[in-house]
Amino acid sequence: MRRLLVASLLAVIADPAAAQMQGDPALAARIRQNYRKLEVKIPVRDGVKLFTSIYVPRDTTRRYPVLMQRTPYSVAPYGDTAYKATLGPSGNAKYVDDGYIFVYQDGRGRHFSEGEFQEMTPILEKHEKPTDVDEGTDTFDTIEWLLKNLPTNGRMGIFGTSYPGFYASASCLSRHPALVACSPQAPMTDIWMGDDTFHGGAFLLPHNFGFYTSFGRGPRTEPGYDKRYPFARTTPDAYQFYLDMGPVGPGSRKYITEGTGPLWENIINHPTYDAFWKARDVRPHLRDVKAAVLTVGGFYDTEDLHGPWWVYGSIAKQSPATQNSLIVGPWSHGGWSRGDGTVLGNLRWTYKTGPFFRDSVEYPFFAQHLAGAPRTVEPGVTVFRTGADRWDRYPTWPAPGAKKAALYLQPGGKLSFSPPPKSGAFDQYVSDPAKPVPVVDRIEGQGMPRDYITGDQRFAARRPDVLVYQSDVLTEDLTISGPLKPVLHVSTSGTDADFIVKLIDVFPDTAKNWPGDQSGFIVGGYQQMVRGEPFRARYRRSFETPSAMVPNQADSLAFEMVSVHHTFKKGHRLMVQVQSSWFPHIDRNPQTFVPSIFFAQPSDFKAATMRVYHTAAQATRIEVLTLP
Ligand code: PG9
Repeated sequence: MRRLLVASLLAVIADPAAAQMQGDPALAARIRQNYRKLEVKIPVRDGVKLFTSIYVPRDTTRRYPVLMQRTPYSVAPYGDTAYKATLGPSGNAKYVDDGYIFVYQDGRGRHFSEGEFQEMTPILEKHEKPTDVDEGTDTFDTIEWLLKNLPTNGRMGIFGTSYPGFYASASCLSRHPALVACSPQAPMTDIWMGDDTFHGGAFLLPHNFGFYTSFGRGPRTEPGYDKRYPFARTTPDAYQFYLDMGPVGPGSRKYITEGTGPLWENIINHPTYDAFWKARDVRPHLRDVKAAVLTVGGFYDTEDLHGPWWVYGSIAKQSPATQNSLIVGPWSHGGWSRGDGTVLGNLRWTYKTGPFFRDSVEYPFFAQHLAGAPRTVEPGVTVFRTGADRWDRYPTWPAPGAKKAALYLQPGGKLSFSPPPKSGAFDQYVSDPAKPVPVVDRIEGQGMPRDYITGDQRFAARRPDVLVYQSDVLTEDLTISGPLKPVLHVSTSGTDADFIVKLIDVFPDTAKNWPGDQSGFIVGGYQQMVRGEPFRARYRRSFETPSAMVPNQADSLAFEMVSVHHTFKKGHRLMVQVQSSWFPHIDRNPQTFVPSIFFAQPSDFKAATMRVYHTAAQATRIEVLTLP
């Protein structure tokens, strides 16, 4: 493949993402030297004009493939002489040097595009009138314009992470014949059921408050930047700030005053999985997907952990003819697009997972579908086996050959793959919403720090309101792979409760610190969280119609936690912790059943005694899949 004449031959970029991270001036110079920029307002079928920023190679002797991103987060910099410092997926310079047309579009109703913004635009099944519009029709009409007005080779790809990941999924439902490659990365897919907004019915308080205090504030009177509504927090300590907030509805409105936060109002006025949220679930629409799809996710993504698995799984089930690929690595939200992928929180790896993804998966995927490069990225699932630091590839997910098993809570704080004795009983703790269990063991300002998801749980294990169950020392490696399914037999002295279940990898006390690690972290005895998720007991029967628990009457609840692919090494132990708060990561459950927790009264927040049963008939467990 011919490369554009590169202005500076000195700029040999070892790692494109490093370039992006450091804003490599040589790459920025090549972009300005070799690309012209135009800004257009593309009219779509209902007359709305979508602001689109386009970078076109100056070489007019060729026609070029197109890489597009549609986003609610602005296509800045604006102005036809202001250039982005990097272009294309992960800012990988290979695309710039190969020669692509790069298209960035403000989504409908965002920044300099006209129209009305809707949270995760509901996808329409029929488009009979010009006003029947969604991200699919906006993309279809945009592609028509691009094909007519630009020197393309007729082949287009779309990419995006997080909200732009939703736009990528929804846009590939345009089913435009020219759209041949789609990469939804950490795609928001169902934000009530597990991406970004609620997990197990519990509300991700700081994640959303931090986001909606700046995103989509209104009312919007004309295209332009979001209005800013600055405010002062009561304290820089997130745990205290959200405790001071009290019941979230009235408490948050001191900051997001009524009429200035329509998206926030949507959340606090729709606490259950109602029609508002169901209309925004992408999964049912992922049928007859024409483009090849490379979905990307992170095992440690604190924001859209579920979305990648849901997109891959829905396509596998509903669109079997689609070239459907998924890659999941040991990454945080978007972590695959930056750095070398060897560090996350307290964890260290030797394998450079970032460059592997960008140069051996993402770039070849687009090159093979858009620019005639050899086919190297095949359908199927590529997963990083955490704990063992290696990549595995499977044709389907869960991995073929995975066997069902269950980790049972046992008397005496034990954990094992065999059921508890008939004489088993229960363990109990007092959960006090005035002193909730912290999400991390430090004072910090964010409330859901990225590293919580692999955090050291030793601090929690020492609290009287956290139950701890631990296996014997492993005599050989044990790999747990696939979704985890807690089945809890519990009671509360109140009438509502949250139960947070954590699966933990316990390092031996003799484990050495990471080579060269100057952080001071003590690896010996590390209780690394592998997966933790909450479940709000009011939804144990129905996500649409919550129901109260009967005080001190044993009840059961079951839910699913997102897939892991983790090897617990010989000499390690498995641990399960159970608790009833995780603050401020999730909002506090008053532990008194109320119509909406967002509008609970302060007097509804009461301490309650929780019991977790482990008898043969009430065998609390986590159902897992193990790999030989
Ligand atoms: N996943 C991010 C987010 C979306 C909605 C609420 C909060 C966070 C994001 O798009 O970056």
